[in-house]
Parts: sequence; C-alpha cells; structure tokens
Amino acid sequence: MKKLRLILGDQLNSQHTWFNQADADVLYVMMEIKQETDYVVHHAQKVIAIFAAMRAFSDRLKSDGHQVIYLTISDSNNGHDFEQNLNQIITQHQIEHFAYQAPDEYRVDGLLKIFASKLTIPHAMVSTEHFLTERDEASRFFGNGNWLMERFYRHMRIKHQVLLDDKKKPVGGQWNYDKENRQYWNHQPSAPVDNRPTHDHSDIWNEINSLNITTMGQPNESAFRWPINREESLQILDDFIDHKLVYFGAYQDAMHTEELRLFHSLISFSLNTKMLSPAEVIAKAEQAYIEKDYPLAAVEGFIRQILGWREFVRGFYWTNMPAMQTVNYFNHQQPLPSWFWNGETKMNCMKHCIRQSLDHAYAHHIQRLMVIGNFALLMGFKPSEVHAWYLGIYIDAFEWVEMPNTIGMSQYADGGLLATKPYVSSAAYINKMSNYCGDCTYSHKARIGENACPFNSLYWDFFQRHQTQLAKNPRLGIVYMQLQKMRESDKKDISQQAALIKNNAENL
Ligand code: FAD
Ligand code: DLZ
Ligand code: SF4
Repeated sequence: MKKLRLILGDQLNSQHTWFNQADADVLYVMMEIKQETDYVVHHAQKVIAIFAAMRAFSDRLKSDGHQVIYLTISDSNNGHDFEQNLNQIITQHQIEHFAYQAPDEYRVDGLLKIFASKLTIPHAMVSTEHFLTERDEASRFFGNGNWLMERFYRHMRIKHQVLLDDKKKPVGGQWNYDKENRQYWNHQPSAPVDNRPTHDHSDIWNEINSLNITTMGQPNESAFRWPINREESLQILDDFIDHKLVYFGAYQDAMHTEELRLFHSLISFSLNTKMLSPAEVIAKAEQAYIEKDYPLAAVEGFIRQILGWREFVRGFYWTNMPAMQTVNYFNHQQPLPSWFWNGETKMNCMKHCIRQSLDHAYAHHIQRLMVIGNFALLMGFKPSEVHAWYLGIYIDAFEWVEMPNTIGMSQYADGGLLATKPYVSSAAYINKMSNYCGDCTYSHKARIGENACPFNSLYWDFFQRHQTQLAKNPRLGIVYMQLQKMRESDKKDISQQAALIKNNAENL
C-alpha cells in the first residue's frame, strides 16, 4: 500500500518511530508554504531557521534511504497551501493511505482534521512522540480546580521520577528553590562564550526576499547562529550543561545591556521544532547534578521550566482554545506603538530588549515578561496585538507555547486562569535586576514629571484603574493597602501622569 506521511516544519524529530527503517511504500512530504509564512509577520531569522532546518531534515531522511517530496518556497509546483499540495501529491502518486503527526497548533490541527475528513482513502493522526504529557493530561489532572503550575510540577516530578530520593521525596528536601535564584549580574562570573555554530544562509534569504514574504528584524543571513539539525542542537545543549547550567539558577532573572542570554540555554528553538526531546534535556541536567555536583537550585530551576512550565502551558493551550484567542479581561484597546518594530524609544530597558529581539530573534524570559510584557500590560495594549508581536518575533514562537505565556502569564487577559496575579512592576524591579536604568533618559526614582520613569505612574494607575477586578486577589493585598494609604492628591497626579504617557506612546 502506497502511504503518504506529512512532516510539518516544527516536527523535525529524527528519533520518531516513523524513521526506524526506510520503507519503499512510504513517501514523506515536507513543504515550505505561504500559508505558514504569512499567518503572522515572522522574524526573518525564524523563517530562515525553519526552512534551513526543514531542508537539513529532508536531506538527512533521504540519505537514510527514505523517500521525500520536498517543496521549496520557490518551487513552481507549490500551491502554498497544505490542502492543495497534499491533494495534488495524493492523486499524482496514487496514494492509498495518509498520515500526519498531531499538529501543535490549534489552527493547523483544525485544517488538517477537515482535510483528512474529506479524503476517500484511510488516514491517521499519530503522536509526535515528543511531549511528556497528552494534550488533555493537565486538564484531567486539575479537573475543576485552579491551574497551579507548582502542583502539576510536583506531579510530573513523581510521575517521571525526576530529582527524587530513595523515599520518593524531592532531593534536598524541597520541591522548588526559586528563592535562591534572584541575583543581579555584574560581570561576575564572567559572561559565557557563545559557542553556537555559524552558517551562511544567504541563499535561503534571497529566496524569501524574491517572493516578497514580509518579515521583521535582522536576517543575519551570512552569520546565522541558530541550530538547524539535531547534532548542532545537542552541541548547544552540551555546551550549556558543561558551562552555563551551573549559574542558570542564580542569574535566571538578571538582565544586562552587554549580554544577550547570560546563563540561559538557547535551546527553545531546538525543543519546539523537536530536534531535541524534553526527556533527554531533563535527563542530561539531572545527570549533571549527580556527576558534577552542580547546585540543586540551578538544576531544579532549569528542569522546572521544561518538566513543569512547558508541559503546563501546553495543557493550558489545548484546554482553553479557541476562547483564548479573544479574551481581553481588562478590555485593553491601545495599539502597539511603531517603535515595537524598530526599538526607537528613550526607555532604555524597552530599547534594549526590543532591539535585542529584532537583532537576534531572542530575549530571555524576564526580558519578555518583566520588561516588554510588563510595559504592554501597564500601558493597556490590546492583547491580540501583543500576542501577534510575540508570535512573530521570537525564534521559538509557536502558538501553543507563545499564546498562554503572552495572553495568560504576561497580559492577564484570561482574568487569572493561568497566572495567580498580574506580572507587573514599577522601575524598582527593573533597576534591581538589570543595569538598564543607569543610562536611561528617565529617572527610575521619579513618579511624576517629564523625566519620571513611565513604569512608576503606570504601575499605580494600573492598580487604581482595575481595582474592581483585582482588589480581592489575596496576592495583591499589600499593593491595595499601599494604595489605600496614598493621599487622594497623589493618586490624582498619578492618573494624570499615566494619561499623559498613554497619549504620548509613540514618543516615549
Ligand atoms: P531557558 O531560560 O534556558 O529555559 C529552558 C527551557 O525551558 C526553554 O528552552 C523552554 O523550552 C522552557 N521554558 C522556560 N520558560 C518557559 C515558559 N514560561 N513556558 C514554556 N516553556 C518554558 N517560550 C517558547 O518556547 N516559545 C514562545 O513563543 C514563548 N513566548 C513567551 C512569551 C512571553 C510573553 C513570555 C513571558 C515567555 C515566553 N516563552 C516562550 C517562555 C520563555 O521565555 C522561553 O521559553 C525562553 O526564554 C527560551 O529561551 P531559552 O531556551 O534560553 O530558555
Ligand atoms: C513557522 C513556520 C513557517 C514560517 N513556515 C513553515 C512552512 O513553510 N512549512 C511548515 O510546514 N511549517 C512552517 N512553519 C511552522 C508551522 O507554522 C508549524 O508547523 C505550525 O505552527 C504547527 O505547529
Ligand atoms: Fe526602564 Fe524606567 Fe529604568 Fe528607564 S528608568 S530603564 S524606562 S525602568
């Protein structure tokens, strides 16, 4: 029986059982299509990386003896749509069975389900054999209760036997060492060397350009730094484990103008395209704890991101789609200012984080959450616009992981289904965790006046404006107590200052 198997651009899992042995009856298909390049404006490096990694994967399959149809973006036979291309191949090659791996994105899942239901040949959707949970596992775990990551994480630690002692208790006696992980970085320990491989992808970039595909950010096509195959992904992972993991915990929240990543791993693109599996990453980190005597806070903190957060947000996504696309708890409607696409703002923290994102398609978690996302929420930017920006700009942005992080964790647009309180702060937090404020046009200490840091008045104005929705949140008790003690005239000044800032968003 002649079989066709579709591989999507984020399904580059060479360890999948599909590839155990070559089969003359099986034809694989991979396609670079405008349907996928155009659903949002992606970062140039993201499109290049996906095409380069897809091409490398197809070459590898071919050299292992598999048969692959690969449609490039400039191929004259390319209909630029999954359905059109698949129908053409099924007819042309007299295909008798069609299979695809479960898509991670709701949109693609829906369109492939509809496509398959119209087929007259048998068809199947199989697992990607990547995640540690089923799509509905977290939802079954929580039932009607509140979604608390920490509860789910402990369950995952036990279920997957990670960092447990002989008595099945957490090693070191605690489940979570986050309190030890909040240090400022000031050149000590010295910044890690970027050992990622470099590629020249000018050919792919020229192809993308010749088809007028709209992108944002710097392509960096001739000195490209993202991994495009499993070997390079493993090399980056090993380099992180050997040289960076030891400091991951301590400097996880730190930000610095001279450093892109500090001690973060840069493995999210490899994980999300499935070139690496979460199980192997967790196993290697745990092994480093045992063999290298790394601090437990570092290893536990890193493992929690993958075993806990990553699987948790995936479960949240499948439970809350499609409703999550349109939630807007605070009814925020303000558009993003144009400087989100060029970084031209006087706010040093925003300038730095946005420029870094445009230059490298990367910002680490705290830059995404506590600088850019924090500002977006305080300003009242429209959640759907914030989501589209995040989905486009980051190398690792795929909707199943980006949307819960942006809409839920960062913008609180789901009213607190994912996060227990809004992640907002005044300049004090940014000044504590970075060197951004030192060189800023604005004063991080001032709340009112032309040179006052916008975060400061926006922060108090946010809590004043949303008192009805937030005042009862037990985690915000102290904030509302402080607000209650504030003089009415001060509150009025804050509202006026915040209104000025919001009306002047383009020129901040
Ligand atoms: P490290 O800090 O080294 O962490 C290791 C790994 O843990 C990451 O590679 C990632 O796989 C996982 N991880 C860490 N935090 C999270 C999290 N909150 N949710 C899920 N996995 C996590 N991550 C994405 O992979 N894709 C996204 O599109 C994405 N969008 C985000 C949007 C916002 C607003 C925020 C606040 C966070 C977002 N994150 C996203 C989570 C996190 O910022 C990135 O996973 C991380 O910065 C990737 O860099 P790294 O590989 O160096 O991660
Ligand atoms: C992000 C992306 C881009 C830019 N291009 C393609 C493509 O041409 N072909 C493809 O199969 N996948 C691409 N992707 C990744 C898909 O958007 C991803 O497979 C879906 O989001 C499903 O998770
Ligand atoms: Fe950002 Fe305010 Fe600090 Fe400037 S003073 S860097 S705007 S937090």
